Amino acid sequence: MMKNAFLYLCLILLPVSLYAEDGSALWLRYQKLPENVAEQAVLDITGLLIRGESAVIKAAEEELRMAMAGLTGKEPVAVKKSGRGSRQSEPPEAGTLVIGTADHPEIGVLIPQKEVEQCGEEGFLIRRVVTRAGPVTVITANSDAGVLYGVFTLLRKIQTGEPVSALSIIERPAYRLRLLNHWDNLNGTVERGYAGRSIWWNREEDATVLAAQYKTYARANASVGINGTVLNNVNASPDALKPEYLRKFAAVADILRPYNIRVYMSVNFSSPAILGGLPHSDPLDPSVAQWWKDKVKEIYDLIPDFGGFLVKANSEGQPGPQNYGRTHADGANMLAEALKPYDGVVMWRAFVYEPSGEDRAKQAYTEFVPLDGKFADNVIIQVKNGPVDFQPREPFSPIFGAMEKTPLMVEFQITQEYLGFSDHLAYLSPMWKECLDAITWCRGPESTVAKVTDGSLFGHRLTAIAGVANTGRDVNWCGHHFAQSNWYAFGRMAWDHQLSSMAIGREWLKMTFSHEGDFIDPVLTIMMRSREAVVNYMTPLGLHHLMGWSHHHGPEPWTDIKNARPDWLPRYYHNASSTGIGFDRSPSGSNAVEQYFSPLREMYGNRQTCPENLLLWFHHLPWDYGLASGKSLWDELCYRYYGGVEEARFFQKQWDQLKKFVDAERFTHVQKKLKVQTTEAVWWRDACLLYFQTFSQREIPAELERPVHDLDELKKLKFNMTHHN
Ligand code: BDP
Repeated sequence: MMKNAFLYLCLILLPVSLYAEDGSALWLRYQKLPENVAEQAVLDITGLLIRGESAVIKAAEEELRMAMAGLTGKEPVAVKKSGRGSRQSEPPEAGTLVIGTADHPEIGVLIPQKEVEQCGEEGFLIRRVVTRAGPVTVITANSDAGVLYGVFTLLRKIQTGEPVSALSIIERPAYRLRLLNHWDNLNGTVERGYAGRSIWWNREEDATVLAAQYKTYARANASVGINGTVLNNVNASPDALKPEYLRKFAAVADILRPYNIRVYMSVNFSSPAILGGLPHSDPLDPSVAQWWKDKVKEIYDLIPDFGGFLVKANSEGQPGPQNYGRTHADGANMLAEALKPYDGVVMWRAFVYEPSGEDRAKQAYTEFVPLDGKFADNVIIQVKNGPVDFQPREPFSPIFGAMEKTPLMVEFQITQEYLGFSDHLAYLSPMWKECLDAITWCRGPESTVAKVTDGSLFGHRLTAIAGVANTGRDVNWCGHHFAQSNWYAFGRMAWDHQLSSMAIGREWLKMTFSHEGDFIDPVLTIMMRSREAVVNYMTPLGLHHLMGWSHHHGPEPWTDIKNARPDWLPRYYHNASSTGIGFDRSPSGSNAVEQYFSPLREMYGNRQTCPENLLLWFHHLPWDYGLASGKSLWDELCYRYYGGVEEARFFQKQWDQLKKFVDAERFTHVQKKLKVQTTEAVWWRDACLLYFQTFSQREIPAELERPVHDLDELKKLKFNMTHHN
C-alpha cells in the first residue's frame, strides 16, 4: 500500500516532458501549459455557455472541455445557464465563453448577426466583448461547422500561448472544399504510403477501437479545417461501389460527420461494364448514365451528405471516356449530372499522359485547355501542382490561369513519394507556398495560382484543394514524427493560403513538442531548410525523376529498363550525354514554355533569364555552361549535391543537441530517421554525381570530400521496401 502510494507520488511529480510519447495524439496533446505560457494566454475563462444541440456543437463542447482540462490542469469549466435569471437579454456572467451560431438570441445581443455574415458558410468570429456584467468571449458563426472551427482556433491560440484576452477575429476559409485524398486500396495496402497499411480498409480490429482511432483522425482534420476525405485510391477498384463497401463508407461517414467531414469516393470509369454487367461504359450511352444515377441514389440513401466522386481517367492505364472516343468533359459531365440533385461534385483529375508523347510535361494542358467552358458547374478539375508529377521541385502547372471558365483545384502530395518517404525530414509547406504564390500572369502580376484557384480571380463559387494523405496504421500516423507537420500544414494552408510556412511550423512545434524558444528556433530552422536540402541532394537545378523507376526511393539515374514505358526512364528526363544535361523545353526543344503566359514564357525559355533552380527543367546545357555564381554547370551541380548532404548532417547535429527538450521516445525515433536521411543523402549524391561524371568527364572539385561509394556497387544496391508497408 505504502509502496503504491509512493510510486503514485513519484509519477505525479514527474515532469510531463519525461513521459514517453508515441505521437498518436498528433498536435492535440493538450499537455498542461508551462506557467509562463499560460500567463501569456490569460486564461480567464471560467464558464461555458453553449447554444445548440447538434452533434457538431457537442463535438466542439467535448473538445473544449477536454482541452481546457488538459491545458490548465483544472476541472473542465462549468456550463452556465444564460444570464442572471432566465432573461435572454441579460448578459452572461463575466468570464463566460459563449458558443453558438449567430441566430441564437443570447449571441445576438453580444454580436450583431449582420457582422457574422462576413464569416460565410464555414468561417467564424471570436471576440472578447465587455458587457455590463464584465468581459465574455464569444465564438459564433453562421453554421455549426463554423463554431467548431472557431473552437479549435481558440484552443490553438491557447495551446501556442497567444494572448486571447483581447481577441477580435473573423476568419473564413480560402477554399470551400479542403480535402485529403487517401490512396488506399480495398485490400488494405496504400499506394505510396509509408506509414503502414490503410487506416480504412481490410481491418480486423474491433469497431470500437476503430471508432476511437477515426475520431482522433477527425479531430485532427477539424482542428485545421479539413472538411472532406476521399477514402480510396484514385487507381480505383470498381468494387468500391459494391454494397458491402458502400456500407463501410457510410460507417466511416457517420464517425466523421460530427467533425464536419464529408466522405468522397474515387470511382473507376469502367464500373458500369465491370460491375454492372453493361456491354461498355460509354458516357454518352443513356443506359450507362442511368446506371450511374442509380448507383448515386444508392450511395445517397446510405450517406445523405456524401461529397462526390474523384476520377482518374485515361491516365496510367485507367479507363476513361477516351476509350469510347469521348472527351474528359463528356465523362465528367455524365457523372456530374447524376450527382447534381444531391449537391455532389466531380473532381476530375488532369494528371494524364501518354508515354509516347515527346514531352510529358505538355500533355495535361494540351488535353484540358481546349475543353475550357465545356464542363458542368459541379465539376472541378484537379490539377497537380506541377506539370509532371510531384517532384521535389517543379514549376507550377501551366493549366493554372489558362482555363478561366472552369474551376480548378490544386492537388498537393503530403505523402513523400519523391522526397524520401517517411525516412526523410522534409517540411513541405515552403514547396506548396512556392506553387500557390507563383504568378501565372494570366491577368497580370496579381494573378497567382492561389487566386486562380480560390475563386477570387475568375469568380468561381466551387473552390477546392486536395492533399494526398500520408497517414497509415503506424502509431504516430505518418511514419516520421515530422511528417505530421505536413498533414498539419496542408490543412492550415487550405484554410488560409496567406499564412507563412514559418508561422505554421512554429504553431505545430509548440503544440507537438515544446514551447521552449531554444528548441523551437533551431528546429524551425531545420524544417525551413529541409525541402531545399532534399532538392539539392536529389534533384538540384531543375533536374527530375532520377529515382528508381518503380519504388521512387533511391537514385537510379542510369535506369534504362528494357520493356519499361519510355516516360519512366530517368534518362529520358535528364538527357545526360557528353555534351551536357537537362530537358530542353525551350522553343528549340519541346517548347513546353509556350504553355505559360508572357513574360514567363520568355523568361523560362531563355537560359539567361530562367531561374537557376529550374534551369535543367527547361534547358539542356553544356557541362561548362557558366552560372551566375561564376561556376561551371558541372561544378555547380557538385556543390549543390554536396551542399544537400551537408544540410542533412547539420540537421542531425542540431537535433542531437536538443535531447533535453524532447521525451526519449520521440527524440530517439527522430534521431534514427535523421541518420538514415544522411546516409541516403550521401547515397543520392554519390550515385548521381558518379553517374553524370561518366558523361561530363570532369573532376569533382578538389575542395569537396571524395565520394564514399563506387558507382558499380551503387548500381547493384537494391532498395528494400519491406519496412514501409
Ligand atoms: C504517381 C504515382 C502513382 C499514382 C499517380 C497518380 O507514382 O502511384 O497513381 O501519381 O497521381 O506519382 O495518379
